[in-house]
Amino acid sequence: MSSLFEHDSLPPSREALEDGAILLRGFTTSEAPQLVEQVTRIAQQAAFRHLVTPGGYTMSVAMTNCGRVGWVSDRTGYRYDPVDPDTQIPWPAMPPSFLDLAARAAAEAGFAAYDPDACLINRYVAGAKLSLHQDRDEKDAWAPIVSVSLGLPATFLWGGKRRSDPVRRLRLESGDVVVWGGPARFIYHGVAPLKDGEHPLTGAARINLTFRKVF
Ligand code: MD3
Ligand code: FE
Repeated sequence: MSSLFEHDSLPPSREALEDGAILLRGFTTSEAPQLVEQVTRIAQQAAFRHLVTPGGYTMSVAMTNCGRVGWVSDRTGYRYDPVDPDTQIPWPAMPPSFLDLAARAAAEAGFAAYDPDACLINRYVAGAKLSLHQDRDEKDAWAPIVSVSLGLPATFLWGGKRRSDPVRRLRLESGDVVVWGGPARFIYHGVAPLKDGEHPLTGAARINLTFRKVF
């Protein structure tokens, strides 16, 4: 019987998406089970939660973090916080395997010595989505964001530097890594509502890691 997740066994490949953005298909497929295990361990210390935006909307994506700081939102605004506001304790440290993966991916895209401060971990279940936005709370506007997809596939929405620019759709599958740096850093992007499914690694969910240089 052919697997529903045939993509997970394709050989790695690379594809330039635009100036500063490269897609590394299957880059981390072989390590994916260990990455998911680390996410489970992190979530035991800093539980996934649905953050509230400054506008009062509860996000459909559940989030947690590891690293020196974590991204959080509440009615007062967005920020990077060294402690988990739910427990008042520091976020779990970034596992060495996460740092190693992020640095290897960044190097593939020409960013040497990448040392991210934060890893935001997003968990999507069926129907969860991320509206079109820019990530602009990070001080270093050139350092890349490295994004790692695990589990169920998603449709990534990939626009331009203005909200009104046309939006392309890109299917991201388990093991895919995208590096967004330099000129691609401030594009509008989002994720279409997740389709129902089951994945051997994550069950009914998609997990996305985004590594960020914050300071
Ligand atoms: C391009 N996450 O956490 S990852 C986010 O799949 C976020 O969970 C999405 O957008 C997800 O902020 C998309 C790909 C991504 C992440 C950040 C970017 C692409 C980006 C920042 C700038 C440009
Ligand atoms: Fe984003």
